[in-house]
Amino acid sequence: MTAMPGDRGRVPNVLSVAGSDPSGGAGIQADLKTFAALGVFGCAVPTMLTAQSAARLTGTHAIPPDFVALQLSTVRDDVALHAAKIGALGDAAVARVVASTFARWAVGDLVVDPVFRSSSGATLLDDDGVRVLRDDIFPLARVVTPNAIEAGALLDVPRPATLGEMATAARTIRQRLGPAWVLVTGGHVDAGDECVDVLTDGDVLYEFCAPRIPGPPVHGAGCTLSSAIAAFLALGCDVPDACLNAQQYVAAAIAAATELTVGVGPTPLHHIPLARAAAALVQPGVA
Ligand code: PXL
Repeated sequence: MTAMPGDRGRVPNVLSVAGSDPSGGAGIQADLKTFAALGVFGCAVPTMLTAQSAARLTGTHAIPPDFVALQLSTVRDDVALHAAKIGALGDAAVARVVASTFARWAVGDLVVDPVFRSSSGATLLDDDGVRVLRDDIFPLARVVTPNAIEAGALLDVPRPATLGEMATAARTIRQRLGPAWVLVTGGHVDAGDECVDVLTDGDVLYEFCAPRIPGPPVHGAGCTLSSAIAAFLALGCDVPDACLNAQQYVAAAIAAATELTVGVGPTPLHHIPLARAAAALVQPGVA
């Protein structure tokens, strides 16, 4: 953490360093909506552009690494950052710039979402970039948030398919790759009518359960989860509380997506204010 909440004003500043999704469901657009709904001030440095809707991704466009570095340093020169989140990075050159910048900054509350592919299957980080993410960025993270597919890829093992395998993967990522905490998310794991996220710091192990919300596939849940964790950390939560609150926020935003009429692809989340999300979560049958 580079500044304490309350140093100036009461609203923490949170930075997203991620790809742009012009359809508004994922990437920095989802992150900024999440930050606004959770009452923190959001900043966003795009690392790559995509041309996509929730239905399909038609192109990607790299941002020159020097320009990513310039965006980062210009924001940081003026804004005291309380937490940050890293998402899609595009390629190894951008990943290296982001790694060296965060190594210098030493942002304590850094959440890293290892994004390799878009929900429609397009590559959002090349293989060299995955190595930079794993070797140089993971050790800087307070929390990393792989889903089961990403956890398997990071460890070069088959995708964890049970809660026991998720726990083993989380512990192994923690031990081998050096982040303080690992949250393996359960959206892609069959746990009946529940969605279970597994969190460990190598010592304690938490299982966070949320009801699996019936309905169409969703777009941007991983981006939303990791940015919500960063927001809750900036608001003063410890890591387990931040992960649990973020899981509940995502569940409420998926439940609220029935109010949207956006395209024909997987549905984006509806980023409702935290107070409404909290109310939705206590109404039986809503979330
Ligand atoms: O949800 C992963 C993700 C992250 N970042 C960007 C994306 C996506 C999924 O499509 O487009 C920019």
